[in-house]
Amino acid sequence: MPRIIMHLDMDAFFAAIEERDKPRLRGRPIVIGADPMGGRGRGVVSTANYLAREYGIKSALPISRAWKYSQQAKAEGKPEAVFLEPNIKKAEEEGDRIFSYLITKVDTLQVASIDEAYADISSVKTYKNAEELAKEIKNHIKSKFGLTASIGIGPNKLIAKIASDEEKPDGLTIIPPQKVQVFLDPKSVRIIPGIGPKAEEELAKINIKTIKGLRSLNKETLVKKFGKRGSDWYEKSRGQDDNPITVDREIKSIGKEHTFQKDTLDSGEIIDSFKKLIRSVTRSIAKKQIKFKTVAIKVRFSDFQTLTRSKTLKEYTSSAKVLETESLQLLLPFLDSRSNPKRKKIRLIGIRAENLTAPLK
Ligand code: TTP
Ligand code: MG
Repeated sequence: MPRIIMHLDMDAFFAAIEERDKPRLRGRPIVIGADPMGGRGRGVVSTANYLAREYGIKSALPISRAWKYSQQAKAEGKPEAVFLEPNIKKAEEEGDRIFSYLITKVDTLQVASIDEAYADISSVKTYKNAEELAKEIKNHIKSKFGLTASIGIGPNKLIAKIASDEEKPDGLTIIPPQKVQVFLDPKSVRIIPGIGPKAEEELAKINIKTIKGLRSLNKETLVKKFGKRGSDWYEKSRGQDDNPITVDREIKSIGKEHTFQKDTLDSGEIIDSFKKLIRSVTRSIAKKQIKFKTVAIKVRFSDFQTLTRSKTLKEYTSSAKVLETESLQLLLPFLDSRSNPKRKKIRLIGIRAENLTAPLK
């Protein structure tokens, strides 16, 4: 069965999280990175949202330059950028939640960095179905996480990754096998992983700038000139890549949350909703053939105070009964004065299975 591979990469990840959580930032250029100290700061930019990128601000730019570009924009009557320090822990937790959702939608997931993952989705069988799945995932990430992701789909990791970058932000690019070469040919040799500025320069010396140009060299010439790298480029320029999806970083948890239409302290309503969440998490666990050792719950009150409780079991289990019993025991004190002395109404409840074993497959 031919493989169908997906690559998902979150858009302006750190900046998008801040924008979501701080409404006053919406619609403004945002730069995440070191303190600019009024232009004297010494670090670099971690990332910038797409509005700030219009000013030429991007990852790895010295923060002092970013400050200068922002001041220039301001002088032209454009909005000044907001500078914020990265909240890595928050981004990691966000990524974990997104990937925990994603793992329930695909065959195998390989988390590749804080905001990107590869997935094998071969079981959907057709590129049409792959497109539907990608749309569903993008919609879910938008509505449930308030963030946008860009997705690329192709016959291997190389093509999926290049495709996810094609229409950023909020992109979806599908490259079935028969379109691979047309997709690659006009692109710069730099899109091939392993071709950096130096190799680009070497190739430019022999007048090779695009993938199509690279393909005009036969394998012997490439190997003679560039050694082992050359044979790698020979394959990649033809869109060939056999690298498997390797599950190299465990998903840390699988969970689900529910926000009530109206804040409530009606035990019947809360427990009903909670049981639905339990069933949903149980289904994901069963589907992924995962076991868990820790059960955690979350309660957010109407004043947004958010509390969590967790219990770690003696042994790994995949039992739905255990998940239900343990999580209800953690939740119930919030419905009465034990953990909710002021009898505050509840806005959101959540359940999470943590401390997971890797998927069996
Ligand atoms: P990227 O996916 O490279 O960038 P991005 O998500 O901000 O933007 P894009 O829409 O182009 O994907 O990196 C993910 C996060 O990793 C990014 O939001 C911040 C962090 N990061 C750094 O801290 N330093 C860096 O140099 C880079 C590249 C990223
Ligand atoms: Mg990203």
